[in-house]
Amino acid sequence: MKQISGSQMICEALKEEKVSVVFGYPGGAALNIYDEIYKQKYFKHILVRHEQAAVHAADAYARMSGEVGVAVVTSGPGFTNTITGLATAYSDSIPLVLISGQVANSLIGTDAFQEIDAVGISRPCVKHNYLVTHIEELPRVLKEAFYLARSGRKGPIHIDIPKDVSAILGHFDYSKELVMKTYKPTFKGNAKQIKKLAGLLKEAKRPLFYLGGGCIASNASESIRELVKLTQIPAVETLMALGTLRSDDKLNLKMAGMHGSYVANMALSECDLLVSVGARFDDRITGKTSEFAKQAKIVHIDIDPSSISKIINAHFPVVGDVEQVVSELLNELKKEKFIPQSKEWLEILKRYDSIYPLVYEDSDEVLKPQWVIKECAKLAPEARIITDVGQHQMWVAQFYPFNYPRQLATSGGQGAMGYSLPAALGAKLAVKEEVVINFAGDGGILMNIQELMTAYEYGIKTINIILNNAFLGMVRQWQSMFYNENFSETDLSLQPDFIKIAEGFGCKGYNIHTKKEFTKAFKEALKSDKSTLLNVVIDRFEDVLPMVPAGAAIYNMILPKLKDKK
Ligand SMILES: Cc1ncc(C[n+]2csc(CCOP(=O)(O)OP(=O)(O)O)c2C)c(N)n1
Repeated sequence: MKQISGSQMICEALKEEKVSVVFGYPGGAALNIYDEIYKQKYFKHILVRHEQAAVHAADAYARMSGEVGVAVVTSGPGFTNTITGLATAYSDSIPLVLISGQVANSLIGTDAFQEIDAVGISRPCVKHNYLVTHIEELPRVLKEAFYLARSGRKGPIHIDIPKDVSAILGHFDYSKELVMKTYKPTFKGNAKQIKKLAGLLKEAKRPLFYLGGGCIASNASESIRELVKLTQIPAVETLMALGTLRSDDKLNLKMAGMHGSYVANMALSECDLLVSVGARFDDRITGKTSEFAKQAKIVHIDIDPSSISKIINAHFPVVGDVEQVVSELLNELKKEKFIPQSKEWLEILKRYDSIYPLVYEDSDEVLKPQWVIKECAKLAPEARIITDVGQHQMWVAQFYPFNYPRQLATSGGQGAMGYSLPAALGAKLAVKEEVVINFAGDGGILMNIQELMTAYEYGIKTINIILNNAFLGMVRQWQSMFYNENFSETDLSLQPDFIKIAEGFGCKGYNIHTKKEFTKAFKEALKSDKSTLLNVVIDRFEDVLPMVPAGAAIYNMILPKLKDKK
């Protein structure tokens, strides 16, 4: 068999894995790889302007497409710049492969220029990592990396490749069977457990589905919609699960947790059977764990056995892929001719929802962020939505009507500011003609604003909306509520000229103060062939409500004072 170089192997593997876009940034230790990237014709390479952006873009590409996202960087600082991106993808179980260059084998351990213990640093932020010291290992490692990224509980995989390994010739046999003795995820749920679960659903008086990111990851939305319809059992969604059910589904009680709806949090607190479907009981959902779903028998469906009973004790575990378990459960329920019993429970919940629906007080003097979000939904109802982190992220989660899975990409588990602009690029490359809207705060947008240049260079058109409160808004909110209004280092009233920034990067910018201005600019942005930056000046002191104070029980919500308002 003809021998090829390590760098050629990387490109061949990407071809075999049907990768169509790679995000990256070159440098000394990655030069061999980049020389090969220059010659290949299988995939498009996007030169971002910061390595963190490469990983966030690959991450959002994966979230939107369901494929594995890929990034390539150089050693040392090129690699360390990727850590926030890796941690973000790891927390949210997003499949991606990061390839980093490393100094040559002979230099490892010598404090060589741009040498860093990359696998040592990435270990806690990835599902698995490799330092490939011999060319013979490279084909297997590449193959395993893609398999691991997209199977079981998905996640980021890091491959560190010394410069000599990317140059040396070796045999590339990618067709070999993959044998991994110690890695065998369970996909199919235990049949007996599923039968018992069907029985529990039949007996429960106040059952509730608690849907998490696993519903999206395993493409289970259709089956879950069918399950909810058949059983007439209500459901709450985590931030990561938004879009699993349609937002207008009466049985969808919306997002639960710290900024969840009143009805969702009350349902969690009062249910007698809680069926967690691919959710991981994050502290932003559970609040005080000893008070969480106290009256309920807990069923925990998860592909990752180590997640089960990690935070909340599960009375009834089902290990398996969400889509497979839910399909099997549906078969069982249909076989037994399940009759919904939830009428009284639904009446109680309806009352909760009518007492405290998700509301905000609109104004004609100052723009309210919730109005802006709803206006976007009106003008572009099917758009893909990306958010950064902060108040705007929670308002989007509360007020944008998500209607299909993979409609939202947001940094959930890590809450990494700076995520959304590069993520919007990755998302747009995944969804092509669809509209991509990026909501960011005036703090977070500055963390990766250089990526407007990438957008311009490659003609990647996104609509970027800054919900500008001239504060690090979410932190300001906590300072208002819990720190005596000591606005320590959160005032951002000194503002850059966002229009000039946008124009400097070849994009179009707008300053917006009124509803009329917003609607006009947004319509123009939809039609524009350029990326746009809409700097929307909003009410400085608007809070995100409801809010469960950190560590409190989730039924102890700080609620908006207004009732029955839109
Ligand atoms: C990289 C990073 N640094 C700090 C934080 C802590 N943090 C969470 S929200 C927030 C404020 C965000 O402000 P802004 O981007 O203006 O958005 P807003 O809350 O006003 O919508 C901060 C500093 C974070 N999540 N990520």
